[in-house]
Amino acid sequence: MSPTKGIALVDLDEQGVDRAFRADVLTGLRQTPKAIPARWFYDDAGSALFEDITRLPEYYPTRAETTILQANGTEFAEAIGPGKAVVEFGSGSSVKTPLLLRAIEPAAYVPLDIAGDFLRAAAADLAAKFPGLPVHPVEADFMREVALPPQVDGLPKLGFFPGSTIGNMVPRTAVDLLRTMRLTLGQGSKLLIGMDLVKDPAVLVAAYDDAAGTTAAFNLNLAHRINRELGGTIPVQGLRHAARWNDDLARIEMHLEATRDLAFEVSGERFTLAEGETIHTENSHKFTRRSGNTLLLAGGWTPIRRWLDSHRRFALILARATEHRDAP
Ligand code: AVJ
Repeated sequence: MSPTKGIALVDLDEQGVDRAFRADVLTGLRQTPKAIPARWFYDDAGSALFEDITRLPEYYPTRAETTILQANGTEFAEAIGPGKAVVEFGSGSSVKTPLLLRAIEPAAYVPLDIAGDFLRAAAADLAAKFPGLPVHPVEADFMREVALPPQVDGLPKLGFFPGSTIGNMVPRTAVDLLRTMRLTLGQGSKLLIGMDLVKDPAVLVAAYDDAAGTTAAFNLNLAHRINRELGGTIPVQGLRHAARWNDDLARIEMHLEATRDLAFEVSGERFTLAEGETIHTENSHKFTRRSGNTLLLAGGWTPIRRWLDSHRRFALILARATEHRDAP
């Protein structure tokens, strides 16, 4: 597999329609049960709604992870060491990155993101906050091996993957990504990864079905986006947001549920949803200490340290690239 570099990341047809979006939506709506990948939530409206979600009283993950970074700076510095090239998977517009960088005396910062405009804005913002820190943004899909910029060639790497974004993936995809990250970062690298923890389902469901209806708006925006961008005729008033805890698979699932029988078109193709039928739009897996460790180990990473917030809701885990050994 050759690392990606400088490829066109959004492929538009003659009408300006994102081909990958259309393909994912049409394939997902032809399936039973219907499902659309969560990555399509994040158009401009969806990204703004997600920012709103992070400030909701019920949505604890962002605050919990931020507190962990604020409260443990000295321990991060000790465990990680200075002089690292910090490679962030999905460049955050967040407050988390500066907290990490301030704690550890990095040698360079390499944000990776598929959204080029967003990436350059976030990179410029960060460079302004850290004069003297070399910032090398890379526009890339980090689900594939990425060629890091030559400027960080000799430097030890720290991958940073906050937000429990790993929880959006089913285990086999999560393991694929962890193995890909290991290829991107190389031997001797470390990874600091956020994982949201299993807890009282009532707390979890509230975090994904808030009283203000912001998460509902975020979920329903996907239907609006399909109507806007793919010539869809989905009657959005006939859909309701549903957040369910799946205890067997340890995940919150978000669905768009039909409140009556629906018929609509997307890109000229006809679909129906029977009353009560859903379009599955997101999984957010939650972890225990052992399930998180097992996932990391399966992906080629050995956990070495773990920090929790004071409510024990969220974990930041430091792991090192497992060295290859033949036995035992
Ligand atoms: C950005 C994937 C971490 O799963 O908690 C928040 C997305 N979806 N509310 C999460 C999300 C609904 C979020 N992640």
